[in-house]
Amino acid sequence: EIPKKQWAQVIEKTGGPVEYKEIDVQQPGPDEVLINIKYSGVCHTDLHAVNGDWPLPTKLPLVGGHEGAGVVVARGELVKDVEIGDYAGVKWINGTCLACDFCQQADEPLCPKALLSGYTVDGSFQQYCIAKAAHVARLTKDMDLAAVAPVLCAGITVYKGLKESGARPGQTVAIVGAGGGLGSLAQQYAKAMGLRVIAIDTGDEKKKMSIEQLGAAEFVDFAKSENVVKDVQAATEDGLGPHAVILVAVNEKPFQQAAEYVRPRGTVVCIGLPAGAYLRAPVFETVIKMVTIRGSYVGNRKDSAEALDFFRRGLIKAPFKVVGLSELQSVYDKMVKGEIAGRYVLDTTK
Ligand code: 8ID
Ligand code: ZN
Repeated sequence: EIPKKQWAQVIEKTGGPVEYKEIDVQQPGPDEVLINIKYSGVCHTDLHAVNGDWPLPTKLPLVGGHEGAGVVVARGELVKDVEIGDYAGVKWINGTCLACDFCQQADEPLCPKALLSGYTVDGSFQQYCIAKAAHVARLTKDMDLAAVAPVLCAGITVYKGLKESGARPGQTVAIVGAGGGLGSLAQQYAKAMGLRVIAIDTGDEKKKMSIEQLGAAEFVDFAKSENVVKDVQAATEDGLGPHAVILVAVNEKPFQQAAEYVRPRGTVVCIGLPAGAYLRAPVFETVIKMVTIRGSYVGNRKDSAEALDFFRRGLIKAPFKVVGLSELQSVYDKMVKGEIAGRYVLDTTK
């Protein structure tokens, strides 16, 4: 009952466009599973891939997508611990060697042979997607597949980033790009982890969502603020700045501001990947405030399982809108303009 043909969104060349068309369904290799994708989130990374924003080439032609939630329909002969009919998720890390220094120490995203879903291998903007069984996200039958899709990249990434920040319950974290996909999930994870949130983004819709739905204590509108550094510091109880800053914006400017408003001893975690961007920090303040600046890149298999368990326990409820897979281009059009509050999720049957 697995069809020979399926609908997919394909880019033939860097720069796009994405084309909605019928392509062949592939067979899983010995260590792989084939997942009937029901829903796939749209991450800004997918747009970076279309545009060729990063110094890392994609495969071409390419089926994008790396937040795919669905049902396992076939598996290779070596796969023992994933059953046909299981709910499973395709993550950004599609597979790794499992043997290198990094894999052995649970830093699988750093594996030099990592396969990236929707980037170096075809991803979840198709009805049937292949992933290495070792890395497939294990989903439970009580999970709403549309709601869990954004957790598979956005959720895992911000959960890991919050852990990397070292912020402890009761402390304050600033989330920059709080109204987007990663930002909206970051607000929920931060709240669930007992952190106080300062949301930084722009517009009334994102402000309302942050304060009323996601539980942020404060909202700083970067476009309206005359001095973002002062306003973020003023949003902390003692005026000394947030203990951690989670940068998920797709813009260079905040990457050059965060070290100025972070609290002494605080940590700036870089997650967003704006094209061609550079970090900047004043050496004097970085030294005398003992500031830490670090990068954070998705998460390992355990981080993924933990992030999913937060969702399963009902702690993560971030707004998302569902449209058909055929409408991917219109989602990208909104994303470019920064008009998406939360996440868009694609229904692969439409
Ligand atoms: O593992 C990783 N490091 C990882 C994983 C997944 C995604 C990194 N990413 C990267 C993506 O490639 C992308 O560069 O994180 C970035 C954010 O992805 P997203 O959340 O999917 O993007 P979005 O939904 O478009 O949200 C971006 C938000 O940033 C705001 C926008 O208003 C939008 O809400 N923003 C911008 I653009 N400039 C801002 C500024 N100066 C800003 N918010 C605050 N201050
Ligand atoms: Zn992503």
